[in-house]
Parts: sequence; structure tokens; C-alpha cells
Amino acid sequence: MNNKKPILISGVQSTGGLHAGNYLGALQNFVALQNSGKYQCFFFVADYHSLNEDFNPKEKPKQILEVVLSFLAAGINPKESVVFVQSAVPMHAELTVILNNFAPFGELKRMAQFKDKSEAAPQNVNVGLFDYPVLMAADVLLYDATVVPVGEDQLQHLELARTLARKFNARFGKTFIEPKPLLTLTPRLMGLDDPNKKMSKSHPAGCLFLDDSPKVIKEKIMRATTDSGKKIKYDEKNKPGISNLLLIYSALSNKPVKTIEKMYKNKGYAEFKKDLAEVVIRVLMPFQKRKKLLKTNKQKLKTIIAAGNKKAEIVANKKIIEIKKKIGLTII
Ligand code: AQP
Repeated sequence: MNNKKPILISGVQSTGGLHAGNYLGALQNFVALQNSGKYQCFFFVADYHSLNEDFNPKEKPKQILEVVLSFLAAGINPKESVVFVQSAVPMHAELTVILNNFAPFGELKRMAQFKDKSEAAPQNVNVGLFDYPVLMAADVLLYDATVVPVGEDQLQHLELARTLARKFNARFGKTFIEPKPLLTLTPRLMGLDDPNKKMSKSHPAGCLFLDDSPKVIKEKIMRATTDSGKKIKYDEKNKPGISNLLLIYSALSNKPVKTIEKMYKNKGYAEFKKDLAEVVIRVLMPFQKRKKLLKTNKQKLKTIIAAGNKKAEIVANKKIIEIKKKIGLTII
């Protein structure tokens, strides 16, 4: 590990298959940032975070592995980046307990994700869901990360991490770095069925999953909600459906939206969608193939994870000792 480079960290919850929003808002960028060589990158499976919604313990190991497989198949290289599992590094939980004492209750209550998820599952409004942003702050502050590549939905949480860092530093002396978010050009991909709602695992009907077969990809894209009119034009307000599809096309083909608009100047929605399906398939098929191949060597995967856990724990342990000293919790 080159410790002189600025630290970058981000996580993905182990709650099921990843979708195009996760890919374009986060994963694709993880790989680009790793390959830029500018950062020491840490990518983790946020399995503690995934416990705040109803879950089946029998499914968890598979879901954790699923995220690691997606990281590796997308191009994260464990020789360059640290790939680890959050729950294997106990300092995430320790720092959460400490930071809880500085986290304003009212601010947590007002978090958009907490409000949305509480409304969506009123029978399971638990403290884990409420405390999610503090655990996320711990995830980031523990590694002295300067940048955190995330989708737009995580900006409010990251702002809390910055607030907590500032508060703690003001009271106990410079301890934490205030992390900055890094957004992609598609920080908020919308659902295929409803372009006014974020593409989200908890609403599978609107998701394009990274594991979808070519047939399903074609069907989903051809069925995707578009707008009245015929023009292929980016107009978020009046044509949210087509604008969302244009963003997917652009991000996966590396063509600017303007170029795509020109390509389809005198063409209809059906042709545009047919081509978009091909673009998606061209990116996802090699990804799926790599994932399948990686799955065949479970032992290698376990070795990668164990090595990543160890590297992360060394960094996290050093930091938690520093933090405990600052707040007077070390007597020997
Ligand atoms: N629709 C999206 N557009 C852009 N980025 C997105 N992300 C999630 N949805 C979109 C980003 O993906 C990263 C990993 O997300 P996560 O695993 O933390 O899960 P999430 O944000 O909870 O994903 P979902 O699908 O939205 O799950 P539910 O339904 O449980 O809320 C993050 O950087 C996130 O910003």
C-alpha cells in the first residue's frame, strides 16, 4: 500500500443484486478512480448497513459474496485496492458507538433516507435504520478518507460525517479529515418504470439488474416508461423518461448526450431503445462472464477477502487507538 496517496473509500450494501444505478452512480467510478492511480482505494461490503431491513441470515453470505464478485468483475483489482467486509473490522462498530455521542438526534430524524424507509416499512422502523448515517460516518472517518465516491442519495449522510468530524476536531483536537463526495455524471439514475423515482433495490420493478439476461434487458428497456412526443432529447423536466435513458446510453458508451441526440435526430423511440439495449448488453455480458468465472474459484475469493480484511483492520486499529486516546479511554 502506498500510504502517501490520498485515501478514497466507499461501500455497497449486501442487500441483493446490484442494479444499473449502483453501477453508474458508484461502481463504474470506483474502477476509474482506482485506475487513475491518484488514490489509495478502500472498497467494502457494507454488511452491517444491510441489517436494518428485514433479512434472511441464510441469504447473507451469498449477498456479501455477490458484492465482492461485482467489485472484481467490474474491474476492481485487489492488488491495487483494499477490498474488505465491514463486519470483519470491528472498529467500524466501535467508532459508531463513540460518534453516537456527538450525533444530533434531530438531524438524524430528518434524514431523507430514514424518513423514506420508515414510511416504506412502518412495521420495522429500527434504531439501525436511524443510526445508519453515524455508521457511515464511522466507515469513512476511520480511514482518514479525503474522498468518497457515492450516488446523490448519500450526500446528506456524508454531510453528517463532515459535521461529526468538525465537531470532534473542535473539541478534542485535529483527529479526523472532513471527507468530500465525488459524484458521477449519473449520480441519480431513475427507475425504468417511473422516471420520477430513484432506481432502487427496494423497488425491483424499476431496476435494470447487472445480472439480467440479454432477453430481460431488451424487454425492460423496450418497456421503459418514456414521454409523450417523439424527439430523443435531454430534457429532465419535460422528458424525464428519455432523459434517464439518454444518461444510461451516454455513461455506458462514453458518448456525450449531445452526440447521441444528433445520432437519433430523425429516429423514433423504438429504434433508440433497441440500440440502447445493445449498448447495455455489450457492457454487461463481459461483466457477467467475469463474474461467472470468479465464482468458480471460491477459495481465491476467500483469500482476497481475508487479505483485504487484514489490511483494513491494521489501518482502522491504529485510528481507533488514536481516537480513544483523544477521549480519555486509555489507561494503560
Ligand atoms: N439510482 C441510483 N443512481 C445512482 N447511484 C445510486 N446508488 C444507489 N442507487 C443509485 C449508489 O450506489 C452505491 C451503493 O448503494 P448501496 O448499496 O449503499 O445501496 P442503496 O443506496 O441503498 O441502493 P438502493 O438500490 O437504493 O437500495 P435501497 O432500495 O435499499 O435504498 C451508493 O453510492 C449509492 O449512492
